[in-house]
Amino acid sequence: MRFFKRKNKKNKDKNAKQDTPGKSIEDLPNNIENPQDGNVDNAVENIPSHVEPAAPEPLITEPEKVEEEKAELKNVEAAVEEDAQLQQKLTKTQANFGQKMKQIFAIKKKIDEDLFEDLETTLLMADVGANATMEIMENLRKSLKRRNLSDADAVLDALREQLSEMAQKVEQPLVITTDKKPFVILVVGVNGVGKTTTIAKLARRYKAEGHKVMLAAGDTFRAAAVEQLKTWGEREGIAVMAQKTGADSASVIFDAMTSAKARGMDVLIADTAGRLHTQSNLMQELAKITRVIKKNDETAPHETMLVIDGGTGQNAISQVRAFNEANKLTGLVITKLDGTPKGGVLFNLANEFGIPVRYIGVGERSSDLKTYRAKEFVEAVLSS
Ligand SMILES: Nc1nc2c(ncn2[C@@H]2O[C@H](COP(=O)(O)OP(=O)(O)OP(=O)(O)O)[C@@H](O)[C@H]2O)c(=O)[nH]1
Ligand SMILES: [Mg+2]
Repeated sequence: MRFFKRKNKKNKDKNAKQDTPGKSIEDLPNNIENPQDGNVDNAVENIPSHVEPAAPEPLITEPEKVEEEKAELKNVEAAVEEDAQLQQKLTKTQANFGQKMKQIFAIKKKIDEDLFEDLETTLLMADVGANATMEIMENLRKSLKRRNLSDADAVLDALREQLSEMAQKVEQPLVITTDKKPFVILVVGVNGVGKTTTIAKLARRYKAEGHKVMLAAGDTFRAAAVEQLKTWGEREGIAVMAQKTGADSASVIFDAMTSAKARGMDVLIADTAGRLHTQSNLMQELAKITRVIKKNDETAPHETMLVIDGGTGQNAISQVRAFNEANKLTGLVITKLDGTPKGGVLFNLANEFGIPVRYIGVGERSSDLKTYRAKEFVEAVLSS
């Protein structure tokens, strides 16, 4: 890979350490009062919001602008769409949903209580959830009665309508506004749900759309987490700002914002450590991260994005509730939908919270991310 080079040859010697890709930047000077002294929390919290902090020294691994790479990127967006043909990616949920529906309707040609019971069971088995299932079934009965429909095909059409309506409520793609510089996306979620992978996918996508993107390695809990983000950054040719393991996450993100601003970045995506939604101290830490972000730019974060593993089941509900209480969520990403028969959880979340689903993750590669479109999703899971 030839992505990385020294930014400023004049400062080569002075900044030799921090400019070296893969090195931590813990001993760089920055404006936050003595971040090494163990009082980082207080130091950052005490920054008055009106003080414009000086840009820290370059802390970043920055991509080299190579012509051939630029040309390659032009094809990325097309590749993203092509690679992620939704229907092929959602085969497990589709087998558990669309195909089961088909079997039900192949046997039952008449509307009766048995048919409704079978439909209800199928919805529950696909993790649509008790509340959403109840609502769908109620509306289904009303709609059939109102229209005086009596054949099974009409039931399937009415069911499709109900599901589409529920799915539609949360279709609101994320718009990166260029008046916010940088547009800050804070990515949160429980351990292992796919936060870092999603960040890499988003970075690739936004870069392909022509935005200048930077990543902040706000997961400072594990050494591997910082390395994981740097590796993705290197692979995708995207700047990553990181500090050493154990550094204060809020400070890392604060510094990254300052740096992104100084460098005219359009988008800054901040990773955070995975945390159990039941651990209140870790949830409080998230709230603190947002407070610190606001000291840098009171309009930020412009998106607080919760990543949910699509195979989580009913636990997804308590995750959204807890994260939303700690930090007002503005968007969801539901990942790993390629590996689960339980993709119906999306309806459950839509019904329960109505928080926009921005993207869905359908694989491990950086191209396996789809902008969420309700119609496409419902068609994919209901196809037979
Ligand atoms: N099949 C599939 N795997 C995914 C998807 N998204 C992420 N993964 C995998 O899930 C695993 C965990 O992903 P990470 O991105 O490290 O998850 P994380 O939330 O950052 O994890 P922590 O930082 O440990 O909390 C990796 O093996 C990813 O490749 C997806 O959409 N589909
Ligand atoms: Mg991670």
